[in-house]
Amino acid sequence: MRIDVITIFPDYFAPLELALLGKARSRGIVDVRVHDLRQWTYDVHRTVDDAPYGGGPGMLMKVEPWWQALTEVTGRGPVPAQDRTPETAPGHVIVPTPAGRVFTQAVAEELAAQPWLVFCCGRYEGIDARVAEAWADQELSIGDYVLSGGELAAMVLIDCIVRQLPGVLGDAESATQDSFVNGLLDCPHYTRPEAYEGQKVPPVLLSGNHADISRWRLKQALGRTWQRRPDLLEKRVLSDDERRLLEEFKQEMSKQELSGA
Ligand code: JEK
Repeated sequence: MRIDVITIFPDYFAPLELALLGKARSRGIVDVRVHDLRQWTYDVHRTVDDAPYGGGPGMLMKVEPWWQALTEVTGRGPVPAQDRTPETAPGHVIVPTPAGRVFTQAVAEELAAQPWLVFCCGRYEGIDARVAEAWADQELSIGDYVLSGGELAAMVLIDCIVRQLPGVLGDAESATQDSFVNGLLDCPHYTRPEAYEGQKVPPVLLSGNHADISRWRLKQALGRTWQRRPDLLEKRVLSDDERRLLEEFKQEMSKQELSGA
Protein backbone atom coordinates (compact mmCIF):
# COMPACT_ATOMS: atom_id res chain seq x y z
CA MET A 1 0.00 0.00 0.00
CA ARG A 2 1.15 3.51 -0.77
CA ILE A 3 0.37 6.26 1.79
CA ASP A 4 1.02 9.98 1.30
CA VAL A 5 0.60 12.46 4.14
CA ILE A 6 0.40 16.23 3.68
CA THR A 7 1.00 18.35 6.81
CA ILE A 8 2.74 21.47 8.09
CA PHE A 9 4.28 19.27 10.83
CA PRO A 10 6.11 16.37 9.14
CA ASP A 11 7.89 15.62 12.46
CA TYR A 12 4.60 14.37 13.93
CA PHE A 13 5.11 11.30 11.75
CA ALA A 14 8.48 10.27 13.20
CA PRO A 15 6.89 7.27 15.00
CA LEU A 16 6.12 5.73 11.59
CA GLU A 17 9.73 4.50 11.75
CA LEU A 18 9.09 2.58 14.98
CA ALA A 19 7.68 -0.77 16.05
CA LEU A 20 4.97 -2.39 13.94
CA LEU A 21 4.70 0.48 11.43
CA GLY A 22 8.48 0.66 11.04
CA LYS A 23 8.58 -3.10 10.39
CA ALA A 24 5.80 -2.87 7.82
CA ARG A 25 7.77 -0.14 6.05
CA SER A 26 11.13 -1.92 6.10
CA ARG A 27 9.44 -5.09 4.82
CA GLY A 28 8.04 -3.10 1.90
CA ILE A 29 4.40 -3.75 2.85
CA VAL A 30 3.70 -0.03 3.05
CA ASP A 31 5.41 2.92 1.36
CA VAL A 32 4.75 6.09 3.40
CA ARG A 33 5.74 9.53 2.14
CA VAL A 34 5.29 12.62 4.29
CA HIS A 35 5.13 16.01 2.54
CA ASP A 36 5.47 19.51 4.04
CA LEU A 37 2.49 21.59 2.84
CA ARG A 38 4.72 24.71 2.85
CA GLN A 39 6.49 23.31 -0.22
CA TRP A 40 3.42 24.53 -2.06
CA THR A 41 3.52 28.12 -0.76
CA TYR A 42 5.12 30.81 -2.90
CA ASP A 43 5.17 33.95 -0.70
CA VAL A 44 8.10 34.98 1.55
CA HIS A 45 6.16 34.09 4.70
CA ARG A 46 5.11 30.68 3.32
CA THR A 47 1.55 31.46 4.43
CA VAL A 48 -0.89 28.58 4.89
CA ASP A 49 -3.61 30.29 7.00
CA ASP A 50 -6.09 33.14 6.74
CA ALA A 51 -9.12 34.56 8.58
CA PRO A 52 -12.54 32.96 7.97
CA TYR A 53 -15.12 34.66 5.73
CA GLY A 54 -18.14 35.61 7.81
CA GLY A 55 -15.96 36.39 10.83
CA GLY A 56 -15.44 34.46 14.02
CA PRO A 57 -12.44 33.38 16.04
CA GLY A 58 -9.42 31.47 14.79
CA MET A 59 -7.82 30.91 11.42
CA LEU A 60 -8.37 28.48 8.55
CA MET A 61 -6.01 26.81 6.13
CA LYS A 62 -6.00 28.44 2.71
CA VAL A 63 -7.21 26.53 -0.32
CA GLU A 64 -4.30 27.23 -2.75
CA PRO A 65 -1.45 25.31 -1.06
CA TRP A 66 -3.76 22.30 -0.57
CA TRP A 67 -4.92 22.36 -4.17
CA GLN A 68 -1.35 22.55 -5.47
CA ALA A 69 -0.16 19.85 -3.07
CA LEU A 70 -2.99 17.45 -3.95
CA THR A 71 -2.52 18.03 -7.67
CA GLU A 72 1.15 17.16 -7.44
CA VAL A 73 0.91 14.31 -4.90
CA THR A 74 -2.00 12.53 -6.60
CA GLY A 75 -0.79 13.33 -10.12
CA ARG A 76 -4.30 14.28 -11.20
CA GLY A 77 -6.89 17.05 -10.96
CA PRO A 78 -9.78 17.09 -8.51
CA VAL A 79 -12.61 14.72 -9.43
CA PRO A 80 -16.25 15.55 -8.57
CA ALA A 81 -17.66 13.00 -6.12
CA GLN A 82 -20.17 11.56 -8.60
CA ASP A 83 -17.43 10.88 -11.18
CA ARG A 84 -15.07 9.03 -8.84
CA THR A 85 -14.11 5.48 -9.72
CA PRO A 86 -11.00 3.53 -8.74
CA GLU A 87 -9.48 4.69 -12.06
CA THR A 88 -10.23 8.42 -11.73
CA ALA A 89 -9.16 8.41 -8.07
CA PRO A 90 -5.89 6.46 -7.84
CA GLY A 91 -5.21 8.02 -4.44
CA HIS A 92 -8.12 7.69 -2.01
CA VAL A 93 -8.09 11.12 -0.30
CA ILE A 94 -8.92 11.22 3.43
CA VAL A 95 -9.40 14.40 5.45
CA PRO A 96 -9.44 13.91 9.24
CA THR A 97 -11.90 16.37 10.82
CA PRO A 98 -14.04 16.49 13.99
CA ALA A 99 -17.02 16.83 11.61
CA GLY A 100 -16.27 13.55 9.78
CA ARG A 101 -17.98 10.15 9.88
CA VAL A 102 -16.74 8.27 12.91
CA PHE A 103 -13.92 5.86 12.12
CA THR A 104 -14.48 2.23 13.17
CA GLN A 105 -12.79 -1.13 12.67
CA ALA A 106 -15.17 -1.74 9.74
CA VAL A 107 -13.95 1.47 8.03
CA ALA A 108 -10.34 0.38 8.72
CA GLU A 109 -11.04 -2.91 6.91
CA GLU A 110 -12.47 -1.06 3.88
CA LEU A 111 -9.53 1.32 3.71
CA ALA A 112 -7.02 -1.52 4.06
CA ALA A 113 -8.27 -2.76 0.68
CA GLN A 114 -7.23 0.49 -1.08
CA PRO A 115 -3.89 0.52 -2.89
CA TRP A 116 -3.17 4.19 -2.18
CA LEU A 117 -4.30 6.58 0.57
CA VAL A 118 -3.61 10.32 0.83
CA PHE A 119 -4.09 12.01 4.24
CA CYS A 120 -4.64 15.77 4.47
CA CYS A 121 -3.77 17.00 7.96
CA GLY A 122 -5.26 20.36 8.87
CA ARG A 123 -4.36 22.74 11.71
CA TYR A 124 -5.98 25.88 13.17
CA GLU A 125 -9.79 25.52 12.88
CA GLY A 126 -9.44 23.28 9.84
CA ILE A 127 -9.18 23.64 6.05
CA ASP A 128 -11.20 25.83 3.64
CA ALA A 129 -14.20 23.60 2.83
CA ARG A 130 -13.53 23.67 -0.92
CA VAL A 131 -10.55 21.34 -0.44
CA ALA A 132 -12.71 18.49 0.93
CA GLU A 133 -15.55 19.33 -1.47
CA ALA A 134 -13.30 18.89 -4.50
CA TRP A 135 -10.82 16.28 -3.32
CA ALA A 136 -11.95 14.20 -0.37
CA ASP A 137 -13.20 10.66 -0.79
CA GLN A 138 -13.80 10.52 2.96
CA GLU A 139 -13.91 12.99 5.84
CA LEU A 140 -13.29 10.94 8.99
CA SER A 141 -13.31 11.66 12.72
CA ILE A 142 -11.50 9.39 15.19
CA GLY A 143 -13.98 10.18 17.98
CA ASP A 144 -16.02 12.78 19.81
CA TYR A 145 -13.32 14.98 21.30
CA VAL A 146 -11.33 17.87 19.81
CA LEU A 147 -7.68 17.49 18.84
CA SER A 148 -5.50 20.46 17.90
CA GLY A 149 -4.90 19.18 14.37
CA GLY A 150 -5.29 16.29 11.95
CA GLU A 151 -1.83 14.76 12.46
CA LEU A 152 -2.55 12.54 15.46
CA ALA A 153 -5.85 11.49 13.89
CA ALA A 154 -4.00 10.50 10.70
CA MET A 155 -1.49 8.53 12.80
CA VAL A 156 -4.34 6.66 14.47
CA LEU A 157 -5.94 5.89 11.10
CA ILE A 158 -2.62 4.78 9.58
CA ASP A 159 -1.83 2.55 12.57
CA CYS A 160 -5.23 0.80 12.41
CA ILE A 161 -5.13 0.39 8.63
CA VAL A 162 -1.53 -0.82 8.33
CA ARG A 163 -1.87 -3.52 11.02
CA GLN A 164 -4.68 -5.01 8.87
CA LEU A 165 -2.40 -5.49 5.87
CA PRO A 166 -1.35 -9.06 5.10
CA GLY A 167 2.09 -9.88 6.55
CA VAL A 168 2.14 -7.12 9.19
CA LEU A 169 0.87 -9.18 12.13
CA GLY A 170 1.96 -12.75 12.82
CA ASP A 171 -0.66 -15.52 12.61
CA ALA A 172 -1.18 -15.66 16.38
CA GLU A 173 -1.88 -11.92 16.65
CA SER A 174 -4.19 -11.90 13.60
CA ALA A 175 -6.37 -14.60 15.16
CA THR A 176 -6.85 -12.60 18.38
CA GLN A 177 -8.17 -9.68 16.35
CA ASP A 178 -11.34 -11.65 15.78
CA SER A 179 -12.38 -11.07 19.38
CA PHE A 180 -13.10 -7.37 18.80
CA VAL A 181 -14.45 -8.02 15.35
CA ASN A 182 -17.05 -10.32 16.98
CA GLY A 183 -18.64 -7.23 18.54
CA LEU A 184 -17.64 -7.85 22.18
CA LEU A 185 -14.94 -6.39 24.40
CA ASP A 186 -12.05 -8.72 25.08
CA CYS A 187 -11.90 -10.76 28.31
CA PRO A 188 -9.15 -9.99 30.88
CA HIS A 189 -5.79 -11.70 30.36
CA TYR A 190 -3.08 -12.74 32.83
CA THR A 191 0.51 -13.91 32.69
CA ARG A 192 2.99 -15.06 35.38
CA PRO A 193 3.27 -14.92 38.36
CA GLU A 194 0.18 -16.76 39.67
CA ALA A 195 -0.17 -14.28 42.56
CA TYR A 196 1.15 -10.73 42.88
CA GLU A 197 0.61 -8.32 45.77
CA GLY A 198 -2.22 -10.58 46.95
CA GLN A 199 -3.96 -10.59 43.54
CA LYS A 200 -4.55 -14.08 42.18
CA VAL A 201 -5.01 -15.24 38.61
CA PRO A 202 -8.54 -16.73 38.20
CA PRO A 203 -8.06 -20.46 39.03
CA VAL A 204 -9.93 -21.69 35.91
CA LEU A 205 -7.07 -20.35 33.74
CA LEU A 206 -4.65 -22.69 35.60
CA SER A 207 -6.99 -25.70 35.38
CA GLY A 208 -5.89 -26.94 31.97
CA ASN A 209 -9.56 -27.55 31.09
CA HIS A 210 -9.85 -25.82 27.72
CA ALA A 211 -13.63 -26.08 27.46
CA ASP A 212 -13.98 -24.40 30.88
CA ILE A 213 -11.43 -21.75 29.92
CA SER A 214 -13.29 -20.90 26.68
CA ARG A 215 -16.60 -20.61 28.53
CA TRP A 216 -15.02 -18.43 31.23
CA ARG A 217 -13.47 -16.13 28.59
CA LEU A 218 -16.72 -15.76 26.69
CA LYS A 219 -18.59 -15.09 29.96
CA GLN A 220 -16.08 -12.38 30.93
CA ALA A 221 -16.25 -10.83 27.45
CA LEU A 222 -20.05 -10.72 27.63
CA GLY A 223 -20.01 -9.39 31.21
CA ARG A 224 -17.53 -6.65 30.51
CA THR A 225 -19.38 -5.59 27.39
CA TRP A 226 -22.61 -5.43 29.39
CA GLN A 227 -20.91 -3.36 32.13
CA ARG A 228 -18.82 -1.01 30.00
CA ARG A 229 -20.36 -0.90 26.53
CA PRO A 230 -24.07 -1.78 26.64
CA ASP A 231 -24.38 -0.06 23.24
CA LEU A 232 -22.36 -2.91 21.69
CA LEU A 233 -24.66 -5.56 23.16
CA GLU A 234 -27.73 -3.83 21.74
CA LYS A 235 -26.25 -4.13 18.24
CA ARG A 236 -25.50 -7.82 18.59
CA VAL A 237 -27.79 -10.86 18.74
CA LEU A 238 -26.85 -13.21 21.59
CA SER A 239 -27.12 -16.98 21.17
CA ASP A 240 -28.98 -18.96 23.87
CA ASP A 241 -25.62 -20.06 25.25
CA GLU A 242 -24.29 -16.49 25.39
CA ARG A 243 -27.49 -15.28 27.07
CA ARG A 244 -27.07 -18.00 29.74
CA LEU A 245 -23.40 -17.07 30.32
CA LEU A 246 -24.28 -13.39 30.70
CA GLU A 247 -27.00 -14.28 33.25
CA GLU A 248 -24.39 -16.30 35.18
CA PHE A 249 -22.04 -13.31 35.09
CA LYS A 250 -24.74 -11.00 36.45
CA GLN A 251 -25.59 -13.48 39.24
CA GLU A 252 -21.93 -13.83 40.21
CA MET A 253 -21.68 -10.02 40.25
CA SER A 254 -24.61 -9.55 42.60
CA LYS A 255 -23.33 -12.35 44.89
CA GLN A 256 -19.99 -10.55 45.10
CA GLU A 257 -21.75 -7.29 45.89
CA LEU A 258 -23.74 -8.91 48.71
CA SER A 259 -20.59 -10.42 50.18
CA GLY A 260 -19.06 -6.93 50.17
CA ALA A 261 -16.32 -7.63 47.63
C1 JEK B 1 -8.39 17.76 12.07
C2 JEK B 1 -7.71 21.23 12.88
C3 JEK B 1 -8.43 21.43 15.24
C4 JEK B 1 -10.11 22.71 16.51
C5 JEK B 1 -13.65 23.84 15.74
C6 JEK B 1 -14.65 21.76 16.55
C7 JEK B 1 -16.89 21.76 17.58
C8 JEK B 1 -15.83 23.84 16.69
C9 JEK B 1 -10.73 21.93 14.35
N1 JEK B 1 -11.68 13.29 16.28
C10 JEK B 1 -11.07 14.47 16.03
N2 JEK B 1 -11.03 15.49 16.89
N3 JEK B 1 -10.39 16.50 16.37
C11 JEK B 1 -9.99 16.20 15.13
C12 JEK B 1 -9.30 17.14 14.24
C13 JEK B 1 -9.07 18.45 14.71
C14 JEK B 1 -8.52 19.38 13.84
C15 JEK B 1 -8.18 19.06 12.54
C16 JEK B 1 -8.94 16.81 12.93
C17 JEK B 1 -7.66 20.23 11.94
N4 JEK B 1 -8.23 20.71 14.03
C18 JEK B 1 -9.80 22.04 15.36
C19 JEK B 1 -11.37 23.29 16.66
C20 JEK B 1 -12.29 23.20 15.64
N5 JEK B 1 -14.52 23.22 16.73
C21 JEK B 1 -15.55 21.11 17.58
C22 JEK B 1 -16.76 23.25 17.77
C23 JEK B 1 -11.98 22.51 14.50
C24 JEK B 1 -10.41 14.88 14.89
C25 JEK B 1 -10.26 14.02 13.76
N6 JEK B 1 -10.14 13.34 12.87
